[in-house]
Amino acid sequence: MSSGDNKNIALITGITGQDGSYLAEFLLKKDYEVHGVIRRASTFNTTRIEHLYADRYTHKGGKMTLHYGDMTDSSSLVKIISKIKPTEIYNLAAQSHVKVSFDLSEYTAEVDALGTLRLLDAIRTCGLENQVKFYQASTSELYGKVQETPQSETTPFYPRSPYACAKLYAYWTVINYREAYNMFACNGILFNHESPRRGETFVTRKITREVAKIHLGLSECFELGNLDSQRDWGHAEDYVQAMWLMLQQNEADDYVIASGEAHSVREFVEEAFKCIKKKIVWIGSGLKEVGIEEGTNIPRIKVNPKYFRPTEVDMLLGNSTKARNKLNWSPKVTFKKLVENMMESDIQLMQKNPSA
Ligand code: NDP
Ligand code: GDR
Repeated sequence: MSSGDNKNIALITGITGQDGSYLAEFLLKKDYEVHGVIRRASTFNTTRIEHLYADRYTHKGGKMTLHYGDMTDSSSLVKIISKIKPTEIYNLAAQSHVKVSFDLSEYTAEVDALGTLRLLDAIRTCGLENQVKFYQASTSELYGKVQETPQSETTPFYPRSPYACAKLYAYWTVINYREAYNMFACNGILFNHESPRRGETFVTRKITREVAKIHLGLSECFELGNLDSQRDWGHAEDYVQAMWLMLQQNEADDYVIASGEAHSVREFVEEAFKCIKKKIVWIGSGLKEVGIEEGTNIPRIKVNPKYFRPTEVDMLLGNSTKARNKLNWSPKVTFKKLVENMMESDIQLMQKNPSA
């Protein structure tokens, strides 16, 4: 949908995050005017989007504008929306770490659940509910203790963390606003997606950073939590295209976006070591399990229970047939290519800056 002069104006909450940065890049290439909500932080939090300014040093120029705001502050959201009058809003902002949500449960609900409600209400306050198309970053974590495999749009939810419970509230709020106010609002139920820009404390990026350090002789061994959990991992660059496609349809709807392949954390580790031409063999079990470099006695991975979650999501595997048929979407990057892409990037990063 476009405004009177047919200009596409996108507002992205969470623009400084992994997905926000790829989505901003994607929309700028499509000639959108892109606006992003950023939080005030005591250090620079725009490293993932710096290259999108016309001048990355002065942070000036280009077709991207940043606005201070916060998902916990309704008035900031109303001000931004009334000023820029977006044609599309992508709600990507979240306290997105599942393990951290057990420690910050109330805050996670404030941002991820009520934040979504605030944003939808801000659109209504500005009288734009029938002009804006809205994308909500829903998640495969909604399936939690899975009731059916693979998971599709019709699989029942069973959230297993404060994060997933908050996202469940947001998911239903989006559907309720669609039905109550005829808003064009979609849930993208995205399975895990990673990239060289993935936050350093998520398991994939933690592994590729640590294996890169081992490759460069900067470290010997690292610790992980549950090696058995399985995830359906794709590449973030493929997944942001699906977000946009959802908003280009005639009808608002909800879609699962997934690769359709599941791999364990253990397999991710093995694939990362393959990139540096080393093989890992596993000995022991449970807390005593250790990953040893083949042909040596050097332990490379140890299990530490401090990374376990009070309730774990054991296995996720998505069925994205609906998106493949209706959106004509399919992922291009395979699991192997994803790991290679992240490994190459982290080796380069560590070579430039060993303390990164
Ligand atoms: P990130 O953690 O990389 O980015 C989260 C973004 O939200 C950052 O820009 C962060 O700002 C911002 N943010 C956090 N709290 C607030 C707040 N109170 N007000 C305003 N902005 C805030 O997440 P991803 O890019 O990986 O994920 C994007 C969205 O998709 C999230 O909602 C996530 O829950 C969801 N999701 C992610 C999946 C994945 O595999 N990546 C899968 C399914 C869903 P700052 O940079 O300042 O911290
Ligand atoms: P997830 O991603 O919880 O699926 O949420 P994460 O990478 O944190 O965990 C995946 C699995 O790996 C296991 N694990 C570890 N996890 C972390 N972070 N650190 C470790 O050391 C470690 N060892 C093992 C976890 O127990 C888990 O089973 C991500 C986020 O992006 C959410 O915002 C998003 O909604 C979902 O993906 C889909």
